[in-house]
Amino acid sequence: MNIGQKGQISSSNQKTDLPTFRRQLPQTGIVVRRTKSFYYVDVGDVEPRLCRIRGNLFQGNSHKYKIAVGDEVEIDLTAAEDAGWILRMLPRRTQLSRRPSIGVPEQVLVSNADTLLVVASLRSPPFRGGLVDRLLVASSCGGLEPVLILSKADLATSDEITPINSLYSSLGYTVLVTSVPESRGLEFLRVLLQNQTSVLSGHSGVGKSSLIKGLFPDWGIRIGRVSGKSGKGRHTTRMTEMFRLPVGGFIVDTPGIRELEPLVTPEDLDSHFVEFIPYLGQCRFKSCAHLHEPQCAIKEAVASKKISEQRYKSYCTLYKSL
Ligand SMILES: Nc1nc2c(ncn2[C@@H]2O[C@H](COP(=O)(O)OP(=O)(O)OP(=O)(O)O)[C@@H](O)[C@H]2O)c(=O)[nH]1
Ligand SMILES: [Mg+2]
Ligand SMILES: [Zn+2]
Repeated sequence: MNIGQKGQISSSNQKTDLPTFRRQLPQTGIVVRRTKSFYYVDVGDVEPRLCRIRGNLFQGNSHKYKIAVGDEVEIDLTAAEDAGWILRMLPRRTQLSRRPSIGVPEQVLVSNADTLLVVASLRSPPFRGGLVDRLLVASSCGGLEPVLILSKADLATSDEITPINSLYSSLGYTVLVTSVPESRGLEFLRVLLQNQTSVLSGHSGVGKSSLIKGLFPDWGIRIGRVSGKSGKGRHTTRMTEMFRLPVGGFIVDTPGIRELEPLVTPEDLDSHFVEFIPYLGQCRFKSCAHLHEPQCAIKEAVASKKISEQRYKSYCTLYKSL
């Protein structure tokens, strides 16, 4: 090939060189990882392709929170030498997002996932229902199918596991009890992951990355220790990253989160607590928030133990934080 310094083809063999320079149609891929300026896009090859975003893609708005891991994008790999360009983001099917707060716009953590794996350890760190319930609300808001994983079962007694398992199973959620050292629940998890896009989410140190490592020991995923003093994780996983599974589908590992405010209005929150739904519309006041109002059907259901106190508490805390 006879290419001049600025990339022009010399006239002598223009014909034979032309196909290399023919513009290919944009192709689509999935964002599997992102840094401040770059997006890694899986197009089905061994390695994801490095891409940048076109400056005017979001018309002057900061793109910082706009394209997330899991987004399907149209890219042009022919235009630039070091990295391709993201030309367009395709419509999302589902999204796991957190509400905007002061100075931070709405943040989509992962898009287009089918399943949200809500991981909560029974011990070390201890079980915390608050985040579990927030994640269940977030999955309901964003269109993901939730699965509750009660991890580190080897550290807990069945007396500790059974009540939590029974509560969430009775609400209709799929609950999976796992232990990586005992290989407990891992086969079920492998089947669950097949041909799906699943997201692991939960506090730091609950064992999200360990579940991936337990299933696929050859993967170079980093596992952290839990601090002996505080019983908290050490935020080992630093960025949200999507991996192609050998069984088909993808899994997304996320950094541990402390809190999550789902993208929901306070007025709509009650409809995302599944066990509240049969009682909605039966309170004395139409706009009942189920906190301090008299003749509230939800509070009556809590008093008669038809709704668990723990879940009602989660609702109240979350309502007030919204
Ligand atoms: N006993 C026991 N320990 C586990 C189990 N799963 C994970 N661990 C331990 O828990 C610690 C934290 O595990 P990670 O997999 O790094 O936790 P993570 O949820 O990915 O944490 P972040 O990346 O910080 O969000 C490590 O010391 C693991 O060895 C389990 O099933 N049983
Ligand atoms: Mg991790
Ligand atoms: Zn009410």
